[in-house]
Amino acid sequence: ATVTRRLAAEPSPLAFEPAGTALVIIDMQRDFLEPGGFGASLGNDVSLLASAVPPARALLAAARRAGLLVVHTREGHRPDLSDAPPAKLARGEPSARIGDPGPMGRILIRGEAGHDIVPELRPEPGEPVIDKPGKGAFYATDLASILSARRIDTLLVCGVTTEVCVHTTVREANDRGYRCAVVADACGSYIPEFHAAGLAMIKAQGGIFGWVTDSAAVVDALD
Ligand code: C5J
Repeated sequence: ATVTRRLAAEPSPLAFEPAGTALVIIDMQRDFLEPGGFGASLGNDVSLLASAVPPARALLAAARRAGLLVVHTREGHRPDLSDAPPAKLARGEPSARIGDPGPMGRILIRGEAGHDIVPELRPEPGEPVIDKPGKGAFYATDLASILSARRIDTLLVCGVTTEVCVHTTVREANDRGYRCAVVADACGSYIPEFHAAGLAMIKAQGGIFGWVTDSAAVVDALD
């Protein structure tokens, strides 16, 4: 029998059914979290994302215990860069561009060590891993098909970075009719004020994009 769970969240509590809910973990890749990857190439202090790992690990464990669908995403490109827009490749003045060699292999390229999800959050067999070329997890991927096959209507979303790939995914999901709860402490940004503003934007105006919660509240609701 399905048991409705009640999640403490802002701007209001959220009732959800585990069978209709997925945990979506966005881009917790070495390329963003470790030195020598894509995030560092853009001049960021990657240590700012480390705080998201333990809460995401707690969420992942609780979601697995409760039998939720767990979806992992990775941002990256084909080795021949044929799916990388020239505008993305040319942007900014990074120390290394997408596709350039680095200490974890070629920057933001599928199959390279830097493209892997950090070991603490390694996907288990059976958990879909969505390889995405853009910021949003729906753009140019089969995520929508995977969610609709499982009749998922609610997403618990965490990962990096709050205002870029997490936000873009939540915006895409909101327009597709999903209810999204963003798990604040399991998200991270290189720019702390953008993390705070990104979360504030989600829950403003009566939850214009969705809900904001934290990992302890999700674990409490699931266990
Ligand atoms: C960025 C992401 N920040 N995963 N990607 O370029 O948020």
